[in-house]
Amino acid sequence: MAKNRTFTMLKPDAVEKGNIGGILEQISASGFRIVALKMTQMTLHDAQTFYAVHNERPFFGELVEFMTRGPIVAVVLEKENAVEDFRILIGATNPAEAAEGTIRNKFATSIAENAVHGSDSDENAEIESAFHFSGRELF
Ligand code: 3AN
Repeated sequence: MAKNRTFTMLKPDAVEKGNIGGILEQISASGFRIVALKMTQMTLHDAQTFYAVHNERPFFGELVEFMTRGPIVAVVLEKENAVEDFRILIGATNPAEAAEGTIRNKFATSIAENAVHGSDSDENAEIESAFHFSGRELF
């Protein structure tokens, strides 16, 4: 199977709790190679654009407020079957439903503050990666 890429963000709750190292360690130990990585803080406009697909949802305001309240760590990852395998590694959106040992099971506290983002398709992985990184920042 060919290697492909996915995009993740360690969300403000994960950064605030000092979980950057623990989460990156679990990602690396699971066979993902880090292609790009940066700590940054999204503006309101950034978050509204990144999550535009959710702008009709009742939680949109809460989501945008949360994602802009502090720094995030944006990461591009490479592995065979990266998108699907990463979604398995992070677990369900709601940490109460996330399987034992998954990143959200270990590090997330609620459906809103759920520690990490994971792209849901190859196409979105590419769009989300390009949102945060230029070609020169991908290794
Ligand atoms: P996932 O991140 O697992 O793909 P999505 O795409 O359904 O989940 O939702 C995007 C983000 O919106 C989630 N990561 C979560 O932070 C937030 N979110 C989803 N559902 C809710 C909800 N019911 N209340 C608050 N925030 C939510």
